Amino acid sequence: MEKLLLNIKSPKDLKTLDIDQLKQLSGEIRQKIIEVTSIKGGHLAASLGAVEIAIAVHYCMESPKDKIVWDVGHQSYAHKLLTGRFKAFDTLREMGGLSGFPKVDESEHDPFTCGHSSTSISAALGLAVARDLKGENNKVVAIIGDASLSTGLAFEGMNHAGHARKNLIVVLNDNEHYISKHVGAMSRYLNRVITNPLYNRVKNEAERILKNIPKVGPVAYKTVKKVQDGLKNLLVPGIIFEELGFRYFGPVDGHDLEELISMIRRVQAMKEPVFIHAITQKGRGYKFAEESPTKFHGIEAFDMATGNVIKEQVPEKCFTSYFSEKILELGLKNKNIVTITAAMPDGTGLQEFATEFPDRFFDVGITEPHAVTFAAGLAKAGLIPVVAVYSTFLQRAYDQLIHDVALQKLPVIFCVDRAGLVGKDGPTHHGVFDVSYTRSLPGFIVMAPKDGTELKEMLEKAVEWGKPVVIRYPRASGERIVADSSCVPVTVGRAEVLREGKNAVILALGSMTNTALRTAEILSKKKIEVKVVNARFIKPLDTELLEEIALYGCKIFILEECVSAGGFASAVLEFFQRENLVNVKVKCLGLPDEFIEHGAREELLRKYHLTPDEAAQTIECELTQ
Ligand SMILES: Cc1ncc(C[n+]2csc(CCOP(=O)(O)OP(=O)(O)O)c2C)c(N)n1
Repeated sequence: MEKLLLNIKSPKDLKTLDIDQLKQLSGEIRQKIIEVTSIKGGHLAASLGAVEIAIAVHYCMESPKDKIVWDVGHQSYAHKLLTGRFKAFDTLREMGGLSGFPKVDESEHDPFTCGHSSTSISAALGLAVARDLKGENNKVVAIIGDASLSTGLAFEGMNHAGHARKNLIVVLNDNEHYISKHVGAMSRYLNRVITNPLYNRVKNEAERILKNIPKVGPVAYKTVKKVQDGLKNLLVPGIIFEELGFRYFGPVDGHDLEELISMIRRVQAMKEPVFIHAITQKGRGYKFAEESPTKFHGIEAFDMATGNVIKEQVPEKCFTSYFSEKILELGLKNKNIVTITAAMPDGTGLQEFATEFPDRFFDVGITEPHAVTFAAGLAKAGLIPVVAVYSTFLQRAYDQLIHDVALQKLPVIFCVDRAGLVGKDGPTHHGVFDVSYTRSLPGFIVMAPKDGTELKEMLEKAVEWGKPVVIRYPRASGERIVADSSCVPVTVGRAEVLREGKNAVILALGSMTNTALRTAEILSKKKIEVKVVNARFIKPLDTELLEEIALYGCKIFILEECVSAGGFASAVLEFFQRENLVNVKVKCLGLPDEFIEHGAREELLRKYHLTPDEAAQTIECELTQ
């Protein structure tokens, strides 16, 4: 059979296909997505579930004139394949290759860059309002998942859109999952809408009547709509979307191209906010992903025939596993410990705790701001909340950190995972800002462990301290680091000297400690002896040690896996300046003031001179200048 996908150079090429060809195309797209993600890894399950939505929307719309805004964007692989990126698709998530998310620099068909959830409705509304102000004439479609819809930001967007009454289509891609099974009241509500047979029967009947009126005059239309609305409200109390000002259509089978296309066509001419509720299956069309959508949400390279992951990205035991073990142990000892995740129980390592202590575990959905304020409430009432969250997603909750936790000095512990370069997910996901935004929080203790064992100790101490605490750790191996000096217990504001040396000092933060030790070994072979300090604390700093090393007079190199703007090195420099230690020579080896692209973590670390070889080269150069 002729391969249709090869001839799709732009969405225009779709328009010439008939429905059977579109169905064939959906199969080819799925095959391509499975093949490429089996090699490159990626967000397979969500993308497989959104193939027909992508085809139907592009079939009915005229991108790039019409704007198609994906939410999160991890499910947009079919959209990429339909918008001239077929050839480049083989480079998915590679350094210099296609991004795993929509990206304005990548294609004119990506009107909005994303990676974090729930931005689509607000962004689409902005595009729609701008269109109207500029007197332009195009459609705007936001495609959002059921979990992303359940967030404050999405409601804020809906609330405004329903009020502004702009011409805007929201397609809900409802697969009843976020990464794991979607929980929460919104999920329950959507489920009721889908499964309520009485409602559906009556609604279908009303729609049938509407369709069968040969030419629906305004009066007849209004009357039927009134009846339909009345029935809806009677049978499904307060249809949320209609109450919010949207015309609700659905539920529709999100894999039935005919149904989808006819529904989009029906609403296309409407000049008001429209909500299409499409039911989809996460992982659709690949047996293993259908059976285990959570495993295949974001997956590394796998064997297509068995669905088994070929090699783990982190072969050794990662920091997350150490966290997972310790929080379980602490939970057994202390009944006041409660844990919170914003829709990521697996990724953050809380699943075991959740299984052991279901009453003390809270998955609050993709609601980081709520997660933080909820934790603050729990802490106010005397519990010890531990929020496990990725660095990049905690960005959402900056005000809550200040207003709800710091201001009241509440003892909430933030275990900030994926702090540093995360690799292939790219700029929306690198956890490189948390040092800057947490070290400015008054009263917070901010730490970065050198390895998993230290992470465990920090967590244990954090529970005792009764203060707001951040522990940041990367997506990397947490294997124990063995250094010359003996292990010094974690004490607030004390760093740990791991190696002595007279030619220079490396002050290393968390994940960079091992790099610093290996750098020192390389330099030692060149007769350059470097003292290595594991900083441990970003806040409060070990001012005693800093003063001591400032007085050595040798150059200090600060290694940090975060942006240097406002980072750990900045904190050290501020201290030297405050103390008038202005002659100290300091060189910051951190990340520049720019967004870091996607690519393997190791590649990126090399690019930014944060591997032992690169760091040794920089230090040698600086010392011999
Ligand atoms: C603010 C934020 N928090 C967490 C995530 C991590 N994340 C990526 S996809 C996803 C689930 C999205 O679920 P849904 O919107 O229902 O889409 P689906 O994957 O089911 O298609 C989560 C939690 C994120 N991208 N953004």
